Formats: sequence, C-alpha cells, structure tokens
Amino acid sequence: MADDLILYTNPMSRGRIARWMLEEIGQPYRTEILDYATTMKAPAYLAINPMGKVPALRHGDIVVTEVAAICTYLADAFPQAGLAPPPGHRLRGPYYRWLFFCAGPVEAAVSNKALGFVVPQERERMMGYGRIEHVMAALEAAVSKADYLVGDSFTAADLYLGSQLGFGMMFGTIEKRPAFQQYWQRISARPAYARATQLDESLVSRP
Ligand SMILES: N[C@@H](CCC(=O)N[C@@H](CS)C(=O)NCC(=O)O)C(=O)O
Repeated sequence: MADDLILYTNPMSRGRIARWMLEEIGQPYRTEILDYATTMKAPAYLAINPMGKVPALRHGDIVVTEVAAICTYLADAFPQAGLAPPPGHRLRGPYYRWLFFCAGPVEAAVSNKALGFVVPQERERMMGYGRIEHVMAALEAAVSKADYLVGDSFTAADLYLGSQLGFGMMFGTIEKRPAFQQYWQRISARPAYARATQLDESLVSRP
C-alpha cells in the first residue's frame, strides 16, 4: 500500500530506538529483519541505504535513514501522537537542539571514548563536541531541570536522548550518574518502550 510503514532493522541495533518510536506512534508497521553479515550488505538493501546500516524506514515511497531523523520524521508525520511541538512553535528550538546535540556531539563523544580515543587538549576547539566531560555535564543539566527535555511532555527528543543514555549505561559507555538513571527510569517506564523491547527480545532469542 502507498503509505505502508516498513522498518528495516536488526534486534541488536539502533533499530530498537526506531521501533520504540513506531510503538509510540501506534500506526501499523511491519519489520524486515536484516542480518549484519549478509542481507544488510546485499544489493537489495544497499538500494535503500547505501551505508548498509540499520535502521531505515520506508513510508510509502519515502526512505528515511539515521535513527534521529526517523524519530523526528515520524513525530511530524503522525502529529496526533503528540510527540513533537507543532511546526513553527517556539519549543521547536529546544526540541531540535537536543535531537541534534545527541545525534552529533553525544554520539561522537561516546563512540570515541568507547574506542579509547582521547581528543588532545589543543584540538578540542576543532572537535564538534570539544571534550566529553562537557558533553556529559550538558546532558546532566538537561535531564535534571524537569521531567522532560522540552515543555512539559514526552517528545521524540526524550525518546532519542533517553535511548542513548539508557543503552550507553547498559553497555558501560556512559557513566551511571544518578540524574541519568532517574531520567531513564522515568521515560523507559512507558508502555510503548516495553512493547518494543519485548518484540525485539523475542527476535534475539529466536533460534
Ligand atoms: N548514524 C546511524 C548509525 C547506524 C548504525 O551504525 N547502525 C549499526 C547498528 S547499531 C549498523 O547497522 N551496523 C552495521 C554495519 O555497519 O555493518 C544512525 O544513527 O542510524
């Protein structure tokens, strides 16, 4: 059908974040599960995402890659779910701020740290995130000031930033600061997160 939603994913991937978003949206969707070594690098999938990475979302004839973009797109495509401030609203400012901060500086800083790469002090100015300690301090302040990052309700920015914190703490790439833990506990209590996790876990345990 013209408006079908298809998530290309692997249960052990950032695709979990996209699935959580789809569960929040509450629209029917189907998944295509890709294997890291084979189908993810096959021509059929490379035609969808030339990076050969998951997740990717197809919505009718539109393809979106990059999990932050997928979350942002879905929040706008299905506004009835109330997961983004309306287009043009001033709260779009902080909403974009935290989504982009997370997709850029947080992702890069955490990945570099996990690989043991330390930015030499004299090169911090040229790195988008500067120093990881500053990134973590900014995150801590953001999740400490209120229940949610933007306004007084849960948005796609909480889902994406929270997922990075939650998965980062689980894999030991982000330190377990009490503010991070409290925030993650709060947002991961959402029923859509439980549904998404259960769906992906059932795929992981499948023989
Ligand atoms: N920048 C991408 C990263 C996607 C990504 O790296 N996905 C990993 C799984 S979490 C992947 O597909 N790796 C397979 C590979 O690179 O071969 C996003 O945010 O969606």
